[in-house]
Amino acid sequence: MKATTTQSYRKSLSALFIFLFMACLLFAPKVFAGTTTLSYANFPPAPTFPCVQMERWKKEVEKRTNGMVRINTYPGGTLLGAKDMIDGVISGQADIGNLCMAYQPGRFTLTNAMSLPLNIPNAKTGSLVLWDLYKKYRPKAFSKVKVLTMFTTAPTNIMSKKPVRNLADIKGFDLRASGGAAQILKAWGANQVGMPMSATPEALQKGVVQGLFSSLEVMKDFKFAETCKYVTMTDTVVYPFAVVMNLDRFNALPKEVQKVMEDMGEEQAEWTGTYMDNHVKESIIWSKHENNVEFINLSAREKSIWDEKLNPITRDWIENANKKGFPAKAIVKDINLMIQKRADR
Ligand code: 3IO
Repeated sequence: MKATTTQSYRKSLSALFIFLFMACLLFAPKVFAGTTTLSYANFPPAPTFPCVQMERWKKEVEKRTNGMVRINTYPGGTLLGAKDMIDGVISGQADIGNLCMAYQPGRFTLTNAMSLPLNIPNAKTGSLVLWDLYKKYRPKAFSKVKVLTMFTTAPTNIMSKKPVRNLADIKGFDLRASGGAAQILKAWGANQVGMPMSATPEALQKGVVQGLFSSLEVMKDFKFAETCKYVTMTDTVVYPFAVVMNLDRFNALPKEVQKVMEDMGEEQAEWTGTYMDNHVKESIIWSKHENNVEFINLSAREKSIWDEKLNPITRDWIENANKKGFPAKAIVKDINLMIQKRADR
């Protein structure tokens, strides 16, 4: 009698478990039906600005789509490296990727006009102008991806182990840059060494380069202030970036999710530019006060000699871009107008 009771008790317990299991199977798809998981690849380490903007975008998209989309982020080149970004997104190795256009200057001719010496005052203006430029010309270089946003760094300056006070100091000096910024260094007579930012900490440490030419927030985010004790203020060109998504993956998203992402394009550009500008200020203070970095300002006379060296750059870009079939003069004119429009806000 006792054995039978235990047996029937066990039977009903199993039945209950089976019932619960089936119920889970039935309801689970309802809960998760609308959830798409997307991967987002980035090349530099997590604390740097391209990854900070990535986390902000992820958080906002997840919130604004009420959990219909989940985004897994991969900083530090763990999913795609700096130069593999756009091809990795096109082939679907990552759904979304963040790339720096300066690393493939010949591929992004039009948008790399942002790295001409056109006196873009800050990252907020640069980012909004780049977005305006992209929307106006829709360059073919991005025809195989969905462009989610674009932004630029703040204007670039020289960070180095030895002081650069004049053109004689920079002549033959091994400095790292990429794309349009590298052309600037060359014009000043430096021995320009091209590599992505993600390779720079090791190159500096091994002495392959004596410094770099980029926006100053990296003094703090990469701790370059510990080795580069000198900054020469030049406030020249900006580096342009793009966030791109696999086209099929984008087209497969529900319309309302697509709308959330599209509505965020300009907002994200402005957010990132503003974050960059504020972070540069913090980094300068940190470098001066915590790391004793000397900030060198060129005299007006010296600056005019440096500026003069840059005169041929825009002319050469126009000639080269014309040959490739771009309306190069109109592009430069447009950028200048867009700078005026965006800088006034
Ligand atoms: C940059 C790239 C990765 C992380 C932080 C950064 N700050 C400025 C840049 C610009 C750039 O790509 C470069 O190569 O200087």
